[in-house]
Amino acid sequence: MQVLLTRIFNEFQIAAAFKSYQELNSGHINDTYVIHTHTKPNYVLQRINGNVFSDAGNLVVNKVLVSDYLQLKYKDLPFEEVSKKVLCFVKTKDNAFFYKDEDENIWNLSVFIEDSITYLKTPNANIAFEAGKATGLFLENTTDFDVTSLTAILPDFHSITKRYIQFKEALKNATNSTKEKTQSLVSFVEQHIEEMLQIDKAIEGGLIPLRLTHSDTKISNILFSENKALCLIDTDTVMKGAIHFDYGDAIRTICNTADEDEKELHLVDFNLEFFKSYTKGFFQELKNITKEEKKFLPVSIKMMPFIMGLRFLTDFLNSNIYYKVSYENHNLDRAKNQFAYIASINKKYADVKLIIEQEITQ
Ligand code: GN1
Ligand code: MG
Repeated sequence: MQVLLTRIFNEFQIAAAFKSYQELNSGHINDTYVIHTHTKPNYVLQRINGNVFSDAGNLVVNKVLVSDYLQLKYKDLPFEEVSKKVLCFVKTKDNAFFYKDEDENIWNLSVFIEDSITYLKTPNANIAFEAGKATGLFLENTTDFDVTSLTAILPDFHSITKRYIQFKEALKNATNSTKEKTQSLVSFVEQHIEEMLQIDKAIEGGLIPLRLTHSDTKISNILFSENKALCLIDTDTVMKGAIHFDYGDAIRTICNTADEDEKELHLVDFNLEFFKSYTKGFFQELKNITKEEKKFLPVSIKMMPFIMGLRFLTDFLNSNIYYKVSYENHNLDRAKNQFAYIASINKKYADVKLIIEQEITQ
């Protein structure tokens, strides 16, 4: 691996020499490596999964365009400061945004943000508040970003309508023994599908405007340093969407007392205190929200775990062809976790609505 990574790394405009590498295993899709050099900075080298992203080259172009746009917001700061607030990508020696190897794999390189950490689970309310600020600020700073300049990499990514069709198809084709394991989850889907379609319908009806969204705001995609959030990472899915996608997806992991892979469902619970802190931070930064958008915030915190649970379940029915798994029932367990989380939100839903009313004053 070291030989391959050194060769790929040397394709980029970097003067420093490759010293060593370390694989980062938290993503479900791409292969990601930290590349240590003899001097600072270090780098993050990533091979985009071509099975998931058929247009991996344009995916990299998209994320560089968004990063460049965000960097302009900080144009008066020195590079060292900027590179902690926004991902900074490095071009290849041919001046391209990505490198394509002989096997047609697409690679990109960005500056590693030193002294930063990520979490799989929220340790305290301050981290939830900081995470809220980071996601809110990303949206605030990209309010005027022209989404038509981006290639649509995964159309209908957060569309329940489309994910439900894919689920039905997978269910039809699954073997009886696989289907048997999913019975209670399938009933859960059928019981909740109507409620979860609300946001799709509001978008179709023009009640919710579309704009740039990060579209994968789980807690492990937020960098922290000394109890402060630095920035959002993993911008592979920057695309046209609703603020509800980023708000709901962040709360999906930030307020879950268990991490996404937890099998012990009694550990899964919705933490109201973290929810309040997250919401406070988010709307401290994101200033523009209409009355109509606000109406759909409560349901968004159920809809995002629902869509993830539905996708994990669909992948299980399809014999695990999309997400990386460590064991056969991994996706099934992930789906159970998401649905248990929704059940926990349902019990506290009156408080959720109240907190949203209190925290969003505009
Ligand atoms: C995937 O790339 P990664 O592992 O952060 C997925 C997200 C899911 C997430 C669940 C392109 O994200 O939609 O929220 O797993 N990304 C894609 O952890 O499907
Ligand atoms: Mg991602």
